[in-house]
Amino acid sequence: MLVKEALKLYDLELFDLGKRANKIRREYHGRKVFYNRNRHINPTNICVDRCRFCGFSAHRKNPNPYVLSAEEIVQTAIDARKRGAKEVHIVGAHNKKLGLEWYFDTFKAVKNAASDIHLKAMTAAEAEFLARTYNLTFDEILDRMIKSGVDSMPGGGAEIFDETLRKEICGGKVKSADWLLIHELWHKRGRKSNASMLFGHIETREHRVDHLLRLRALQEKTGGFNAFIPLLYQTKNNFLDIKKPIDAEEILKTIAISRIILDNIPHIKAYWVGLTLNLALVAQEFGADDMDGTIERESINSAAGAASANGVSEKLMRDLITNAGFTPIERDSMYKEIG
Ligand code: V47
Repeated sequence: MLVKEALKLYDLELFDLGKRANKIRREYHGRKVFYNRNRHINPTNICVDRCRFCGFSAHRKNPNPYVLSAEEIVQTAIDARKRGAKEVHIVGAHNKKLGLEWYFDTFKAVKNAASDIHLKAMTAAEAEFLARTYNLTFDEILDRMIKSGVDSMPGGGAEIFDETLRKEICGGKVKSADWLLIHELWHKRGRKSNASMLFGHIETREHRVDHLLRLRALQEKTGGFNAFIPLLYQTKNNFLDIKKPIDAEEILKTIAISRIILDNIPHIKAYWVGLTLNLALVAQEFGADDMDGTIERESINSAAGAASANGVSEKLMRDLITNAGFTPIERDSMYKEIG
């Protein structure tokens, strides 16, 4: 599919688009809606980068720098595990003060303390930051991640692949080609990862479909992506001045088009943190099949205005999915059904 052809999907009426997306969703997953019990941990917000969309990193709009100690991270993982979490999702800012070994020592310590917990950690942006800072190859970083117990890679840091726009919104961060290469190398190791796209800021529809098509091409090659997450841009405390946020119709169209273009990626996550629980449930009728998880604590989107700081209870998650007419399915991080 070409960008031009894919762009035409936006001309369809929302409900026609929804029907097309829903057909693919139904063939894959019927009326199941997946979620997991997970814990997000963001070790630091001190960052060498200045991404204009970010409200999380410590800067003059969010002047509260922090670094969690390895002990705090391990204790958080242990406590979450006790409450039933099956996954910890560790991503943070790019902080040179932590040092290279800090990452791998922390991952090892988490795995030693809670060996059965799935460790989803290190975006391709963090992997590239470490490689660049410590003069290592991507292969060396990925091997060390595996050695220290990382099970899968999250989808963060993809933002928008178009090189011109990327320079404008997050110029210091991993280049698009390197983001894709790092995931390719990870998949070549037999490992799974997620992919994301940050949308609803200054990007155009064309930028979005170009981004989706690049992911589709990599998935054709490796088959290593489990899920795609369209991340809705949150407007507060950052340096992008958006006059008019996109509306629900454009959001749902984008989710549906993601489902259609990425019909080779099994899962589309409606990340409730950014969308709100209500819109994430509606998105289940427009191609999405996953809500992400209970999360417990969330810092990146909530720093930019989302009402997600304290996660959601499993009971509420299940009740909402059931009341929306779907079957709630708890899954593990590799989408094995748990209950
Ligand atoms: O890459 C930063 C995004 C991402 C804002 O793999 C913002 O399962 C919205 O990737 N508004 C990190 N988003 C989070 C992420 C993620 C989340 C949930 C699940 C998974 C997964 C991955 O947060 C960054 C960036 O795109 N972000 N600022 C903002 N203002």
